[in-house]
Amino acid sequence: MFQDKCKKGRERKWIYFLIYLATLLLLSFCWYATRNHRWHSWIVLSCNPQASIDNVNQSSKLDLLKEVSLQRMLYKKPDTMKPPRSDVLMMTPWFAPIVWHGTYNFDMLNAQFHQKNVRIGITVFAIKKYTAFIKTFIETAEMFFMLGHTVNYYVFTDRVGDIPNITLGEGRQLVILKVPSYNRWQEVSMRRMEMIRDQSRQRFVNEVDYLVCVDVDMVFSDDVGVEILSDSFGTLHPSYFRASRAQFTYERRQQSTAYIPTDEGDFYYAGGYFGGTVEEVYKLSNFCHNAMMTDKGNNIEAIWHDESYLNKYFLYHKPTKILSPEYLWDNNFGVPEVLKRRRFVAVPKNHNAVRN
Ligand code: 4GW
Ligand code: MN
Repeated sequence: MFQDKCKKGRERKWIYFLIYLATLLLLSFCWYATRNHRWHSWIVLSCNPQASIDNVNQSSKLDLLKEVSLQRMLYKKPDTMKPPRSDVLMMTPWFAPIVWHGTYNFDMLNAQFHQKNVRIGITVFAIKKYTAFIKTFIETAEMFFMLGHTVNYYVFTDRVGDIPNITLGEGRQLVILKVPSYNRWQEVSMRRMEMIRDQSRQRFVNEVDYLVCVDVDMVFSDDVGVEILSDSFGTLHPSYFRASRAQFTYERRQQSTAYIPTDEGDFYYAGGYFGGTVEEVYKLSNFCHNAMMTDKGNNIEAIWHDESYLNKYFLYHKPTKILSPEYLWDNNFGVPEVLKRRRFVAVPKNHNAVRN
């Protein structure tokens, strides 16, 4: 009887021990399952001092880095508690600066970009009668656009013989690109994206660092410099920089690839002024052209053509800098108090003369 009790007690101990062991196993399995990604994704980088001595003789991309430093400069100290402009938005919620007069120190920026030997391409289309705008466009750019830097004017035209000979400053050259013209004016405007994309791949990527893509029916009337340059930039449309979302003339038909719902949108960007590095402009123009082609296949064309597709792109690929309407103005809108400079202004068009 007594022996029986002892045996049962021993058996119970064993059972408890086994339950304890099983629980332990289960717990460690659970722990392993939740953390196993750590165990399996270790990459061991060995830093062997002897190996790094051997590497000194091999070249690295970093060896080509040039130091960019500023010289002694005299200027008013930035005031942490006092923004330079309080009448306009100077920064987007995704930390892209909005370029207004008075918000930046041009000498600092210019010195930095000079040391990087930056090369700038400006693309402009002069198709059919719009060749009439080229002369003043380039003449005024010679007075105000990126002075002191390397500038390539890329003029896309179907009428090569109509492009006048203009004497350019040092480090500046004109490249004429012969392109087809399209019958519909909407297509003339929209196909700019395709041609910018194709030339970005073939030519621009080898010749310049940044691209500035603008309308031709414009004149420069004040300085436009390196303050505009950034990975990608768009410009606030002069008609809509104070407007509400509901007032933005985005494409509102869901069938279009340019569709933007009424509860989305940051700004209304102008089709006539955007840019960035060649790589970013390639991505932008490729997106816009492909979206247009998709719509074309579905027999739909966005309300404001290339501008609508550009606005769609910038909604989901936020620009890294935004230009105020100083950079794209139309005197039909007068001169509001916030506009301290008018740098690039629309030429009044005789629609009948240039458009037929
Ligand atoms: C209507 O008959 C036309 S023709 C509308 C645009 C036309 C057009 C435009 C053209 O015949 N040739 C041309 O080269 N363009 C280019 O597209 C030119 O670079 C022009 O600046 C750009 C956009 O057209 P736009 O300046 O007339 O557009 P808005 O009036 O919006 O600035
Ligand atoms: Mn225009």
